[in-house]
Amino acid sequence: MITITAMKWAPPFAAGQVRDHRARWILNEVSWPYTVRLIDACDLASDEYRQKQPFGQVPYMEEGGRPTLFESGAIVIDVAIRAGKLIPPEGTDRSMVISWVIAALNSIEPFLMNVAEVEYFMHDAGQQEARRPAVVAAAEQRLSQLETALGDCQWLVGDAFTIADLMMASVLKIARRLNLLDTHPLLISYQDRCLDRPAYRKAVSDQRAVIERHEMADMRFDKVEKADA
Ligand SMILES: N[C@@H](CCC(=O)N[C@@H](CS)C(=O)NCC(=O)O)C(=O)O
Repeated sequence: MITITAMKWAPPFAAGQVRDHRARWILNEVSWPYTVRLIDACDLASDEYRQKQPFGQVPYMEEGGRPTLFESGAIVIDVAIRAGKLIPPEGTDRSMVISWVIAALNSIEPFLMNVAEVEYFMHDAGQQEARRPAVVAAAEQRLSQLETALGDCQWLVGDAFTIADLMMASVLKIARRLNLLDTHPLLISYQDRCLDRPAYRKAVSDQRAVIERHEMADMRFDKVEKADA
């Protein structure tokens, strides 16, 4: 049986966004059953957890007889290849799908996270105002480039939904939450098309259900012994 990790609780702006939804989504798409190990801050900082996820983050994916995988992108690619679903057979299109999964994580997500950091984690208004224009402009540039690359295609690669679209749509959730898609109607309709899937809806509602039945205290932030110290 596959086990993935997920946070017990997250702040309201992050409910439905925590990256275990990507592992849940692909596992739902291929109809592989899995259980969820719920994690708090002490778990994340523990040696036991760091042996499986060196950065103390969710998700990881564990399965008897296989190496524990971390990085949501690796989990999504691994499951799709093994299940032979949402990824084309060996060949040009498969290579392009992998390029786009990495592009979502490496060429789009960091730019969106820079904006998220300003809006959610920077608490000094002066600092926010100083940093916001540059990070928003850089994110806008990447979104425009993505929009151009997508053109009038329905999907990033070929004529069917693949894990390239799964990952890009997931990453674009950060942009949508920050209203960065308001000037990109093509990306909004692309993302809506990608998210209109039962496997996605179940992934997010399962994650939200966990978060809603816990509270901040369940994360034991005050008890954590920093593994990074
Ligand atoms: N690159 C990683 C990022 C994972 C990640 O950022 N996880 C966040 C939740 S969305 C986390 O565990 N944060 C806790 C922390 O960094 O201390 C992936 O895609 O799996």
